[in-house]
Amino acid sequence: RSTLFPYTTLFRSSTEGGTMKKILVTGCGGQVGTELVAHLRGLYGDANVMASDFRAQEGHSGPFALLDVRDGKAVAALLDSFKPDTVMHLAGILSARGEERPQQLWETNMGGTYNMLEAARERGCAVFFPSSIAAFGPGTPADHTPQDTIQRPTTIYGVSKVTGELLGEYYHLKYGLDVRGVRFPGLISYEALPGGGTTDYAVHIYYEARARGRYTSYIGAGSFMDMMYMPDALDAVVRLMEADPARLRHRCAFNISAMSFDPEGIAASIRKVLPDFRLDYDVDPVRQAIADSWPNSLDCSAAREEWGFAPRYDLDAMTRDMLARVPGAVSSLTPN
Ligand code: AKB
Repeated sequence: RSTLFPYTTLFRSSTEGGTMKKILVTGCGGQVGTELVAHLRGLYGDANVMASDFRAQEGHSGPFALLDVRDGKAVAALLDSFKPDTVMHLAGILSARGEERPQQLWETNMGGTYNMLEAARERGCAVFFPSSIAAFGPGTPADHTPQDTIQRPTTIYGVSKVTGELLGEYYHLKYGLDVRGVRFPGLISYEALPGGGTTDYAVHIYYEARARGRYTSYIGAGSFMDMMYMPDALDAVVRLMEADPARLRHRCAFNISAMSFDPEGIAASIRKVLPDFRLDYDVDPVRQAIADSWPNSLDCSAAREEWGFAPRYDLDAMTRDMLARVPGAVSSLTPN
């Protein structure tokens, strides 16, 4: 994968003697799932990582199962047949798409999370829950957003993330279930496109820069959001799930981020590689309003102190790697 850091080799030592042996990943066809499954199989072995999604997939090097996480019986049956010790529950709908279909988001994101926590409780599996910067809202301090602060999100996606965080904490307190999670920032990657998020522009811009030398942003200048390159996100998930629980003062929702930029900032970084790159704007009011309700930059000190969160890519390193790897134009880039 990356020429900058050989991730699988680099982090193998941190998993030796670790707690995870058999892992189920839901939502494996998404932007994170696609790479997380490959990363986990590199660390734990193909046969020990079950990929699942509600859409059929081919070409897996390990086991795959069709799974609609809204179906609690199907969730329980898959845990009974594969017997994972850990579930990474990624299946869900993202922020912008959620505003088009709030009821569907609730059924998938909350119904799926509840079904998974219940099935995990009955079988004693650890659970990874991906929260998001969307768990914050307009009343949250926007700069250096503290780990523990006001959470009054104004999107259905954000409401589902706060609920998931609280539900995970509850299952830990009430049942002793090992639930852990992070608040993902916008994630940037080249293996699989994101779909239906607000931060997706920061992925699309690299494809369009490479293919056409220009990009029209649906997020306006001056809108700063937290971001991170996918290899750092994959490492964060493994580090957190393998961390000594005695060190964890927090559990289900660690702030993590590697950088904060607005469209002008990412364009300036791209121009260091492609000097003629041009950025225009055609702001989408829905996604802009979502971006405006999210923080500018998170304080990640709890993640650093409690489980060694240590992202390696800054904006320019990520830009160099992305521009070396993106294939060029993707016809379905917009709208999500
Ligand atoms: C989105 O934009 O919806 C996601 C997220 C930040 O959770 N990328």
